[in-house]
Amino acid sequence: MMTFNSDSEAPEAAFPNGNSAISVVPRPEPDSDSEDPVQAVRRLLEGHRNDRHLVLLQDFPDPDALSAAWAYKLIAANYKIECDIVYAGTLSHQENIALVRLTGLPARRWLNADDAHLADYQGLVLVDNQGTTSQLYEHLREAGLPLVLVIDHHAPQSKLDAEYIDLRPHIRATATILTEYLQRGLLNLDRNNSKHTKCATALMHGLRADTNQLMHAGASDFMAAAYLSQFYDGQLLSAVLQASRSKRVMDVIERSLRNRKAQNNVSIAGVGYLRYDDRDAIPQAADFLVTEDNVHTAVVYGIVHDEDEEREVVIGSLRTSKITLDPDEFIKEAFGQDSEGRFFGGGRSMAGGFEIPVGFLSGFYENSEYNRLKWEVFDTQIKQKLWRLVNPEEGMINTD
Ligand SMILES: [Mn+2]
Repeated sequence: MMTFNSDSEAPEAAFPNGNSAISVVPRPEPDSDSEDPVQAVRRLLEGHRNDRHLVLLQDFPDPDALSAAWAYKLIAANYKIECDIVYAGTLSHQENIALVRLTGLPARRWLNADDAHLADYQGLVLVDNQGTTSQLYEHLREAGLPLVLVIDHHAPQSKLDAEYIDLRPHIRATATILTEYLQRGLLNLDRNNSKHTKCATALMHGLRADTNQLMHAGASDFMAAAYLSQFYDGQLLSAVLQASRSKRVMDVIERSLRNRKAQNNVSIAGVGYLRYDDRDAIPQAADFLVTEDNVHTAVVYGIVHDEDEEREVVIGSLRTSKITLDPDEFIKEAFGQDSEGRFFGGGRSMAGGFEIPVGFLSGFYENSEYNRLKWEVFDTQIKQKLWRLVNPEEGMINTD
């Protein structure tokens, strides 16, 4: 039987004594047996002067990834290293689109890596990912682009042969790591430089987004926010946060409200078919459903169809306010593994997601009866698997 303990996600210690003000003080040195990552990155940048780096983000880059990559680009420029920030998927959350537009954040979409372009680069840098969430990564490695640097805060995903890896899973946001680089002098921010204030604003947004508006932040994230507060533009940040939802996203949220079924404080909603570009409506609908009275956990899913690639995939999101529920464990337990032993999803604290390929049944045909049947099959199966976990008789979930 599974337990919903989240001990492994224990937050890092908050301020040890009640009287420490949030002053911008030098951060403590890391363990003496490991090299100081900031020094290591400084040395690495020195050694790559005049290079050009490709900075790769996950397919659906979030504010943490986007802002951290931008900070890396500005830092690298200080060492005469030119960077291009790319991602293969799409920016689908209106806040991410607003972030990129309002700050002029220099990230580009690359549908496929054209080898002719790759000759321009001497190295690859992964920011806020370890290559496993980008469809471009394998291709770039096969094309012989050396992996220079990985900066990330996710748990280790796979073996990486990078020149240097700054991987800190106890830190809640990659933006926090990059802010430490700035604070430790890899680039001195200047309040009169509008690129610097915009990047500081993006980093503030990134670290807030990855820490649930600082509610799950640890001491280092608060320290980073304190440092950024000297440079960021509060008005610009509120403009980003006030980005409005598109009608199609609103329609998905409406469908989730209409279709939701709640049992034992868990609300579950299937929203049917949606377009690839609207994929991010699913986590937003889950964010909304979890706010209902007496609901501590919401799961929303739908079939996302990618017209360009003729591919269909069931995408789902889980949001919970229940501290003792581990989304990673919940999703792995609910859906199990595929024939190659890979899980259909996982999570971080308070949130998780899953992707189930539609495979042979894929294809958006004119025949609406077929589409209806296909949706019913997936809808029924997902509900069965979720309710099995939520069912109080089996005592799987403790709703005290
Ligand atoms: Mn992140």
